[in-house]
Amino acid sequence: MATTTQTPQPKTNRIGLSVLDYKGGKTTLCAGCGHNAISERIIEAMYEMGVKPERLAKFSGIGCSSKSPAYFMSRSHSFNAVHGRMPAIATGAALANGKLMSIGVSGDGDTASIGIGQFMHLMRRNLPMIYIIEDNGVYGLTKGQFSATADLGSKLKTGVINDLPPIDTCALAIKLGATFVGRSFSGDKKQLSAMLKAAIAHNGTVMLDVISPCVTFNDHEGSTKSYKFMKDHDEPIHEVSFVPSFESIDVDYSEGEIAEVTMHDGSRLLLRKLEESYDPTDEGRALLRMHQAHEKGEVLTGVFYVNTKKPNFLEMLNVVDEPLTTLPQSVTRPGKEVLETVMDELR
Ligand SMILES: Cc1ncc(C[n+]2csc(CCOP(=O)(O)OP(=O)(O)O)c2C)c(N)n1
Ligand code: SF4
Ligand SMILES: [Mg+2]
Repeated sequence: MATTTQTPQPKTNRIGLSVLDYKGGKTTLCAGCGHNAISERIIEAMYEMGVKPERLAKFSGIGCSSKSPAYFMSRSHSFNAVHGRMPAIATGAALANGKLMSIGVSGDGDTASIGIGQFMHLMRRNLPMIYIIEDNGVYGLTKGQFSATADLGSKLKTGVINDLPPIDTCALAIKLGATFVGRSFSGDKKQLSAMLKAAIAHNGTVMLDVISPCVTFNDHEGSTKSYKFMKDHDEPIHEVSFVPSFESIDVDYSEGEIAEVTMHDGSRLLLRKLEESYDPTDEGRALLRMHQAHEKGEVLTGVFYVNTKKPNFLEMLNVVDEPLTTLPQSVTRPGKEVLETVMDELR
């Protein structure tokens, strides 16, 4: 009797896609670069959350980090902008089509040096968007000069010491109005994955600063963005886990042990407290705790601040739900009477 062998079917997610549907092109970044690990986590998180690749719009500026969107989710829309100018492009795209989900990948140079002005305005608008800084403290693409997130006293490979204080992009984002702010490390798979999944469920600006060592220019003794330094100084403020809305899992914990945040879509962000008093919804305490960590030379990681109540930029502007390109001219073009009224007002 003939036997039939069955080819094993690839595992699929809740929308029937396999993880291969979330892959991008082959990376051209250096082997061991933290940015590659972040792309891997984005692929996993998007797959596990069942995001339709065609619904995603990827944005970036210039730098090794800004090349990363080419290495995940090839089926999504993508716009590689000018250095430090990604926020303006992403804002325009989100306003033109509020049905897209936006993710921006930037670098510490692209964000905190040349792009700081655009970054600040993006944060204060609370645009629905995930904004990731792949933070290595240097301009990797142009051969390792200090960026504005490099710590005071940290040392370049050449021996040059940084004599300027760093800009803390997380503190800035909280201060300016972003509604989901955290810091993670490219080498911490569990924490970064949970934070990315929660970011996908959030309905406002998510700003994640991910320490992402540059193995070629900033992974030596004296650097505060190296794998070794992060291994020794990473100070998680809580253990982060995430339960998506489509999984009704009961979590067993004692009262006061976990800070639970319910996201817009009913998903739950669970923060198992490692510090009794930390409350991720308290903006002032978050800023104080981050300041204290900085003074002690610790790299605090976790979700520092979440606010699920504030309206996002599209809601504030009352933008129509339909993508603007699908609206007929009768809706987008004011009639003769409207123009006449405007003209009368100007006479
Ligand atoms: C207007 C402009 N100024 C300067 C540059 C040169 N430049 C290219 S990438 C870069 C910095 C990139 O650093 P970062 O954003 O930290 O990315 P990384 O390469 O470290 O991932 C600079 C200064 C440029 N491309 N355009
Ligand atoms: S130069 Fe640095 S940041 Fe750029 S790809 Fe290589 S390791 Fe990554
Ligand atoms: Mg950099």
